[in-house]
Amino acid sequence: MADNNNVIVNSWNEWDPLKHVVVGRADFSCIAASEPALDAKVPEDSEMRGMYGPRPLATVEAANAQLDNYVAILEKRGIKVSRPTAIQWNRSVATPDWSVESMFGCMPPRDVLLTVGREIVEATMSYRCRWFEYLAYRPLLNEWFNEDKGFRWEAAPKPRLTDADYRPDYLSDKIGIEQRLKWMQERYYVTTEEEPLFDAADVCRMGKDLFVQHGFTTNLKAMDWLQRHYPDHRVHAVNFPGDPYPIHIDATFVPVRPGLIINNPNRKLNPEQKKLFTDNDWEIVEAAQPAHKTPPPLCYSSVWLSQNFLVLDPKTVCVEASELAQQEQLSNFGFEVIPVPFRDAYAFGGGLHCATADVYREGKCEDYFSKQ
Ligand code: DAV
Repeated sequence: MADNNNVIVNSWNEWDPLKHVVVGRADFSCIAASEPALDAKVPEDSEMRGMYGPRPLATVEAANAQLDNYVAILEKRGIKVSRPTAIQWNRSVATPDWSVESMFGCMPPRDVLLTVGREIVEATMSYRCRWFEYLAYRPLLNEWFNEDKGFRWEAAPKPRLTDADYRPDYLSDKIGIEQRLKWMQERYYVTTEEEPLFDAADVCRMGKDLFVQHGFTTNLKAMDWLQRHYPDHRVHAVNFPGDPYPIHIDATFVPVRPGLIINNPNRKLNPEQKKLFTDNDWEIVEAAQPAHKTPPPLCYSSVWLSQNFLVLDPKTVCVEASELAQQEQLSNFGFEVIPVPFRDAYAFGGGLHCATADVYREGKCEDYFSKQ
């Protein structure tokens, strides 16, 4: 079928001018019940261990108010915003292999939807509580499929998520940071290589090259799947051994324009993987320190959501309103910084980048790493 003029989906990287984006919703969000991969991520001293069920309504309303304000800021910049349809996440679900007491939510579309060019892939996900999350995005995907005749709608192989997917060593809540950091060096993560597993937020898109964090939510078999799925791309595994809870690349290694990456100083790129960047004249700079010592209450993510910004174009970036040092660093690089208050939304699944998924950015697939 020939492509038409009504192009809705198109995005090849993290920085070209953004024209259409999904912004999540906090409605019905739950603290998910205990399960192997989730337990490995919840910090050992977190008050959330052992808790599950709907989040307090006042916090849902505060998160939604900040999400709506973010939408208004983006729309004022001429960016079209689409929203998911929340389902009742507070119910138990099962497959033939397992059951869990609750689901999670649809505040972070970045985790589920991987946009590469004219295609969106629904990620496998790697937590049982997130297995059905794609349902919140189906109304949008279906609409775009109807209207954009060149849009390719794909779903990665649905995973079994049996116990064989998870290393039992991670079931303990008394592993300790030292042991975790040792395992990080050995790339011994909670997920096994039983079947392809990935969250879309582990993939950083830079034109022809896709950099994929190997960690708790994405395994090497998923990278093999992605490479076979995108034969014209180069898929690279990247590791950040300083991170004891490695999930999602977008508070760790964040490109802001061609040639410039902001890297978390506690989670530096594995030195063996640096060469490709230096050979191609990319600069990797350390992120500014976060403004906060601790994340907000009942939050899965770390204080490094400070660097989870959304680039609107290579000169404009949204940064959380209280992160003044991070704002200043980006201003010094010549960016117009748009401060967006967002800490009330963090607990629902992340920051300004997590809470969005690209639908359309201008531009096409470029090769930024021609020396390989
Ligand atoms: O630093 O806790 C957050 C990324 C969420 N998408 C962190 C990673």
